[in-house]
Amino acid sequence: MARRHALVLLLTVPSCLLGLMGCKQQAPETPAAAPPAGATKTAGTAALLVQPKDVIIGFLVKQAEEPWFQDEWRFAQQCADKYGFRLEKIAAPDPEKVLTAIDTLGTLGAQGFVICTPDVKLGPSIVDAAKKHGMKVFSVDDQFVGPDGEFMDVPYMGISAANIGKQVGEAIYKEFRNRDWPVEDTACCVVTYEQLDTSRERTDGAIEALTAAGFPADRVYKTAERTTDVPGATEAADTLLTQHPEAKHWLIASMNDEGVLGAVRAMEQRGFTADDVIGVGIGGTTAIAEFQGEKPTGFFATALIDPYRHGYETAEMMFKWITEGREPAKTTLTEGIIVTKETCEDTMRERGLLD
Ligand code: FCA
Repeated sequence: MARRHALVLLLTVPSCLLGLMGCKQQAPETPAAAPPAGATKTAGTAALLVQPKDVIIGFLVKQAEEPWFQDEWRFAQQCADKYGFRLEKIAAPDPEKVLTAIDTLGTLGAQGFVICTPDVKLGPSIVDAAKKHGMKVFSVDDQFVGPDGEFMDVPYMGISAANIGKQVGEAIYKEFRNRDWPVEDTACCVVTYEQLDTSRERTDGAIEALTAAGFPADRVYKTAERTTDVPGATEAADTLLTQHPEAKHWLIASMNDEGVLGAVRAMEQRGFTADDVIGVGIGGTTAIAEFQGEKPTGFFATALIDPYRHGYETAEMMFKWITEGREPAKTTLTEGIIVTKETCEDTMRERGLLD
């Protein structure tokens, strides 16, 4: 069912019917038992703490140049247009920019923000800064970590990282078998960024599935990227390629499409083509640009994840929190689905991720 149709139904059909319709269910929300203090109720209208036109919500992302985050913004804006609130999209690539942005939002009178932080350890400072301005916080993609090393108790929507990583590992192994490459000529390059939990869980999941399927663990090589973008991954993969001139065929996994794409580019520079490389990313929007190229490359497939949910739904949960006092679910984990050059466009269209 197309996303837009599903959405209209979500808005018009009682939630008890959704399961029967096979629609994607929204994350359970804690129902407000009674109208929150300060709510004004007029006959026939819902009690609203703030009128939609007076609501300002920030949406801060760590890497505004990455297509994933542009998609999150695009869908969050659709939510703002639908409900009539103001959305402030802010690029916040470092801690200083994050804290300045929160102060700016506070001065504007924003009631809350959704954030993918550039550093998960910044969580406590973000929460403090938000409190100072009486703002609500919702974390997306990368979960805040407290001083004790534990995830913080702040509403969060992320991908089910380990599972999606496993899907990647399984897809790589399946294609490796299809190609019939001798295992002794093949190696796996895993571009890692282990200081970020959602990243480590993804690459660990991929390695686990690949080795559980039978690929030898001693032919799996991790290489750490300094930045989670295409240049960072290219550099990391290049170092690994120098260390392993013996490998004739390469498998690639990473935390996202950018990580795999960077490795594919590093391999191309050394003469490895689509015939010798199987890369499987996580994302979709970056992958589709690669798939739309005429010739196949080493970027074989991706686990398509859902920027609509991470953009539209997080903004919507924040809006309802502000206007109705309805607290969002503490944790919402979203799924992935493997797509290739052949299936990516149709699947994205079906899910309302592509016009
Ligand atoms: C992290 C990554 C992004 C995207 C997101 C869901 O923030 O950096 O590329 O995969 O998780």
